[in-house]
Amino acid sequence: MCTVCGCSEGETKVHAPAHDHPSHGHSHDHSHGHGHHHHYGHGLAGVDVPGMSQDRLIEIETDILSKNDAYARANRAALAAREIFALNLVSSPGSGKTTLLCKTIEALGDQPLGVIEGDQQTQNDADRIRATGAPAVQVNTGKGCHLDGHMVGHAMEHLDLPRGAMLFIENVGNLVCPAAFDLGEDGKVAILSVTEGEDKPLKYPDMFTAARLAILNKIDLAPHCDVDLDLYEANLRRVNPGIEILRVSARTGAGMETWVAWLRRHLADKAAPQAAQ
Ligand SMILES: Nc1nc2c(ncn2[C@@H]2O[C@H](COP(=O)(O)OP(=O)(O)OP(=O)(O)O)[C@@H](O)[C@H]2O)c(=O)[nH]1
Ligand SMILES: [Mg+2]
Repeated sequence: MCTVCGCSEGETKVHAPAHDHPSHGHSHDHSHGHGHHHHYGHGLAGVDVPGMSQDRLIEIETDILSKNDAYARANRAALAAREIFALNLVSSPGSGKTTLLCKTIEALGDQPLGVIEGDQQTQNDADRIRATGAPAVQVNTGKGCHLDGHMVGHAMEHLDLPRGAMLFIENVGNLVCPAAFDLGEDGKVAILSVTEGEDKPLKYPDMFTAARLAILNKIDLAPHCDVDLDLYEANLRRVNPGIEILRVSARTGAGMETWVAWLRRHLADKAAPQAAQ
């Protein structure tokens, strides 16, 4: 069950490059066969799930989040041991995460890296990443609305990245639930398409509070949609005064150099943490 929206996740599938048959993971204490309930409640737990008391819900939430945190800690330790810099890309569906990743992989040249793709269904995004030559593992979350630490741990085993690699985790397109789940990443990067509207940071503050960097993508479309990029940035800083912001077009390549330099700088800091102080 998702502790944020209360949906039950069903079965997770991990599709790794070398193995055609998916492995099936059961990452939660979830109830099968309850379907997908979205009943938003105002009890102590913040959600309503039919047939469950608020006390029981809080108990389950605490249990799920502490289990997730344990998996995330293990992932973080595994990544630190190999000096792998890992980012969790979060956004609403269609903001351009996969397009940006494909362009980023091209721009990074021979930098070792891998990608974990999270979607409810299909291997489309992993296929798009593999077409660039980079290894990708697709995680299908079924009815689930976010990746969790356990799923990412499995996917990391399949990728088996070398020391000094970068790991990009493309989360399920959803501006709400992925904010609450630590995956062991070095940081969350929120991708916003300029077409979404300047008020999105104010409407979904948790995601933008959790992110260390926001990428305003599709700036090539800005002239066509009356968007005020300065207002976008001001709203991001209202919910997260410390957030870094980059303006990018994955289509035209505008802003890509700054983004790639940001990535290389943080990878270097990971390898030599003392130097970053
Ligand atoms: N004009 C323009 N279109 C873009 C840009 N980046 C992505 N797109 C388009 O936006 C659409 C969605 O891009 P994706 O990369 O699939 O977005 P996503 O965030 O990975 O989508 P999900 O994984 O489904 O959530 C595609 O049609 C892309 O070609 C951009 O910078 N400018
Ligand atoms: Mg995608």
